[in-house]
Amino acid sequence: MITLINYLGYRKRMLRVSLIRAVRSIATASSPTSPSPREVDMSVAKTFVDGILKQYKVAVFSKTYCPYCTKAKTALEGFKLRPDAYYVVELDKRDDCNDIQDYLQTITGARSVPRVFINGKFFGGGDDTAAGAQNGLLEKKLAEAGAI
Ligand SMILES: N[C@@H](CCC(=O)N[C@@H](CS)C(=O)NCC(=O)O)C(=O)O
Repeated sequence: MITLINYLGYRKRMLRVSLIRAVRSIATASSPTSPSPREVDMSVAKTFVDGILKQYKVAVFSKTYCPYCTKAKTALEGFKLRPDAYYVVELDKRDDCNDIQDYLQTITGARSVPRVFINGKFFGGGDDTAAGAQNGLLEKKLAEAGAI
């Protein structure tokens, strides 16, 4: 009798464990209709970045302590940019820094900073922007964009 009661108790516990495992697997399973938390973060970053690129002729994704970013910003600010045309996002001041860099990688091929955009198109990093200021390409692109 005792053995039977023990056995039934064991069966009940095992049933409960299987039930919990089944519920957990349903809750954590990724389905084609429900994006993963990572995909949600990336899509929030995409909305933010795409909005900046649409609103500003010249956009720089930068970090305050990055010397290449200073190089790019100095090169750009050497031109008389229209104030409403220029926007700098200092990524190290934001909680979603990594999500934005991940998204920038998908559209520019790299997640390093700076990422400089003119007229919604990727222009280059810090070295490219400084070189562009020297060889005339930066001025040409800024003028074409109507940013100067
Ligand atoms: N040659 C690149 C170098 C850029 C670079 O190395 N940036 C560093 C910051 S100074 C970087 O992005 N490090 C990785 C990170 O911050 O995620 C350029 O001219 O833009």
